[in-house]
Amino acid sequence: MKIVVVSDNHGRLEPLKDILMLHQDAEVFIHCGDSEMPAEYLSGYVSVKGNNDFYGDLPEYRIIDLNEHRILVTHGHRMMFLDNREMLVNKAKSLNCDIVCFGHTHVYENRIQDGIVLVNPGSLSRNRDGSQTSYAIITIEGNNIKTKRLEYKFGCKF
Ligand SMILES: [Mn+2]
Repeated sequence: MKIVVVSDNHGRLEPLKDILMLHQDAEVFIHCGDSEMPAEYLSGYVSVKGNNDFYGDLPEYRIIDLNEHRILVTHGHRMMFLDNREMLVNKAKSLNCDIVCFGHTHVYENRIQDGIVLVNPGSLSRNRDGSQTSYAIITIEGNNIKTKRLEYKFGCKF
């Protein structure tokens, strides 16, 4: 199963549309918040509310139940302090999730902490570590969960 994870496009529509087109073989598209867009622009994406999202009524977090795995989707700004991911991990555990997709930091991250897979795709507006704007692909085959970072270049026409 292929899952696409994006975050923090901060008003830029082009990457959201391009990424849907580029990955038509994906089963799920996740948006971890700070789109700064009304809900209609997020169609196709399972989306949550970021600290800069004032349109509509997006939830603070969502759970995607894939039978063998459960993904917690959240922006994460209320559940992180600097490099500390303990609150995110504990929230995932309390909700019986084994994967967390989050955003907010604008820095790509993929680590396993306490058995919980943490994935931050980076930002589709500007990455704070100076790297190219990015998103993530999670591939799940049984118990095997693989994550990779992909770069998004503005103006790409596939
Ligand atoms: Mn944010």
